[in-house]
Amino acid sequence: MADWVLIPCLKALFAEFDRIAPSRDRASDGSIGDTAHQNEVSDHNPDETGRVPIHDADHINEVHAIDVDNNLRESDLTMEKVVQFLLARCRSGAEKRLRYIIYNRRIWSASSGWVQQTYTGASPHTEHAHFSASYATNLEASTASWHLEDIPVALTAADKTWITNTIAAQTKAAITAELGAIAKEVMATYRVGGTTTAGSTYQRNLSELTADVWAMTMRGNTMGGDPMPSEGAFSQILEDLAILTAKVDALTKQ
Ligand SMILES: [Ca+2]
Ligand SMILES: [Ca+2]
Ligand SMILES: [Zn+2]
Repeated sequence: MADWVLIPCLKALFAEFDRIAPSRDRASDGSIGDTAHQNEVSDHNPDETGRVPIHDADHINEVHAIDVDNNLRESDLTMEKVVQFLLARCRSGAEKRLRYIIYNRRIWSASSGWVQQTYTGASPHTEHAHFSASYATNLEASTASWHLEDIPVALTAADKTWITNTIAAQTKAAITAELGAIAKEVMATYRVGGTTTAGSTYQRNLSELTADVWAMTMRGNTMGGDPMPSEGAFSQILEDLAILTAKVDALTKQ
């Protein structure tokens, strides 16, 4: 039984580290124990063929510990933050899949109520953090989220640029979508320049004005039935449209 597998919950933890720190250094990553581990009791040893602290219910040859390189290569996300985040979840009872964590000369164990203790083992664990997991069948198998993406980190300059651009684009899209509706609500007294009959002054909104211009162009009269004005009508219409457009612009800036 030489083959071994890493328990699913720790595979999931590795995957979450990869997701929150895609460029992280993996030089000090590890799962199965090396020769040194094989001579001692370690969660890094496969549990059916190696020396381990607990004998579990199944006959699957599982490894119950991982080492994760401490260099996450993120501007504000450190291994210390990840460890403290996981410890807080363990202490609150929200996370039950870990048995102990070792990092930077300290160890925290479930059996000691997750209180920080000095770690005096041969390796100071300054290059990697060690995570030992449960041997309980349901906990080993759980690939539920470790919630590492919830760790608060400061925004980078690139994050801020992305957020600013996204908000600007969404705001512009929202204003554009509202513009048609707003235009229909903007009423203005509109008179075709050059016309003199009583009906040549209208209450018009932007949409209707557009229809007016179209009707005049195609049929030679206004929607109100006035004859085509003789001179300067279209330049007057353009001026009126400009005034209305300015009113709509002013409304959208409120
Ligand atoms: Ca097993
Ligand atoms: Ca097992
Ligand atoms: Zn280790």
